[in-house]
Amino acid sequence: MTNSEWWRTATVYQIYPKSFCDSGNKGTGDLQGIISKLDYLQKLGVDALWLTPVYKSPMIDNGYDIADYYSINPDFGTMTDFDELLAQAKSRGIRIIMDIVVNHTSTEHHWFQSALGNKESEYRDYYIWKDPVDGKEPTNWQSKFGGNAWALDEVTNQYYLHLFAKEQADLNWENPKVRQEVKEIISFWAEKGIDGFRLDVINLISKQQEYLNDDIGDGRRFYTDGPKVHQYLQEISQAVFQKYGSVTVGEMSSTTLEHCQQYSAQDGKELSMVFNFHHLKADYKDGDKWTKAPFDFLSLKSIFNHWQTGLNGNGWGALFWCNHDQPRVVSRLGNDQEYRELSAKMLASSVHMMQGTPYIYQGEEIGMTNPHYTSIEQYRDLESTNMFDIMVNQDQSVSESEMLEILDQKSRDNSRTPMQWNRSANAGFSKGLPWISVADNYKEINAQQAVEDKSSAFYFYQKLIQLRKNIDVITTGNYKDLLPEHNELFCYQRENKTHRLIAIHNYYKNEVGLNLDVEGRDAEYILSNYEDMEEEKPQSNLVLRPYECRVILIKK
Ligand code: TEU
Repeated sequence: MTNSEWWRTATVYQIYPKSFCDSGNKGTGDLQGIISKLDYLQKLGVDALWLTPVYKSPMIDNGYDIADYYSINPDFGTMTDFDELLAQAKSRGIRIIMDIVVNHTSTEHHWFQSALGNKESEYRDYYIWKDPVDGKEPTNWQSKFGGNAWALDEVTNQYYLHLFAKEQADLNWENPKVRQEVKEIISFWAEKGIDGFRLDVINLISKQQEYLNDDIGDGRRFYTDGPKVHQYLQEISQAVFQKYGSVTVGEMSSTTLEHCQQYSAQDGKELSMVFNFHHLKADYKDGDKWTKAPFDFLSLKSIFNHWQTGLNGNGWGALFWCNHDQPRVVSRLGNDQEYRELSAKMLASSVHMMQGTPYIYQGEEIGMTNPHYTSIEQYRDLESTNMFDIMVNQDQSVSESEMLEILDQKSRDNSRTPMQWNRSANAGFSKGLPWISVADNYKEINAQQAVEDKSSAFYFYQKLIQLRKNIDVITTGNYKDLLPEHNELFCYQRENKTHRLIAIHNYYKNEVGLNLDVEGRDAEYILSNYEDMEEEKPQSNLVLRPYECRVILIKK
């Protein structure tokens, strides 16, 4: 393994700056707030921080609508604050990964402002414009946030494409000038000493040029993993990523294993790794996010199996449950009432023992839960409020109370509540009124309490991070599901030339018995979420307690 592959044994911590720590009383987090928490992050042991966008932005989509790629949003601080963060992180051995959003820009970006209403603008062709068809939108493609994906420029009577909000106009990657701009943006940040980039919805950048109506879907098949996406990534990679030795993480929307093998083929031609979401659709009823449904355990395991075996030797993936778009996993697949700590740890172990690079989302390490909001006024995310408006007011397909239950399970705001630092007002997040309400449970669940309690989830995550660094089979081992049909246990094996590792996870609150072939060999427990376990010797007859996990290492 070369030094440039540090990320194979690393763990990344994701920060959503708006909700992480406010150094003052604005009610929104900032860069100085992050700096003040670097010691905490160092104690946890993470290798790198991924910051969601901190660039100048009207914040319609909390920074995923960039108005200027070269400056810091004043709400977060200044470029001097940013440089200080970078230096302070480096001095603690922590690297920085920036979020780059180049599928689209904010409609406030000067390129779009110049292009809007002016067919002659030098920036007109930076975006995707189409004439009306029969006086209407050029295609029936749907925005990911609801409604049609085209918006009208009344002055020129042409539509522009926006796969996300109408304030996020898609860039035209067919235009070489756009690709040149992207290279310059990335070089600017790489020159500053950034170690890597997380590329937002990067598999959507190449659209099929026919712009056809989609008779069987929402249009995604015409732009997902599109015709020139690999070519474009290779071009950017050669020009900038390879030059700077950057780690690159591509966020992949509705992708396939075959494409991900190519995106992350370990030849350095495209990306270092992929970040995909298939396992997080295990609680989508018939693939529809906007439903309230229990998760399908067998399907969850089979998705992991497909990706773990498919990427092994052919690519590299991110391992994660939580991010700023996903509900809290302990509320989603665990039990945030009776077994919060135990189930949070068990879930952590179930992805951290796989092959890939783990990502911890702020607050996950202390077992933060969904806030369980009870009124639509508490939600801030445009996707949640749009879907509420569409489903409750326009289509009337669900009642208000049903929609609130769906949002309680699915809203992106579930993960965007302020980080819970301590028992003081606003959970120690801000001295002012937070932009989004803190979860009520912050007096019991907070970082201070977790750091004081040696048996907390915080130390469990700390241990997971260390195990990955010390035990090679966690990085290199082949993966095999030992009990794919089991209805309660997720039990897989990792194996390389010298070791076998068996990770067993009980996803439910019933006790479950199991017979395993581990006796008579040099076997030891290296991890468990029940305190009495680690002293024991592994036996072939096991009884797994509620949400119990055990990891056994066997020398060959
Ligand atoms: O998300 C892309 C994406 O497709 C989702 O995870 C999205 O949140 C989901 O489909 C909604 O149901 C990325 C960012 O992570 C997200 O925060 C941005 O809103 C989005 O791109 C647009 O930039």
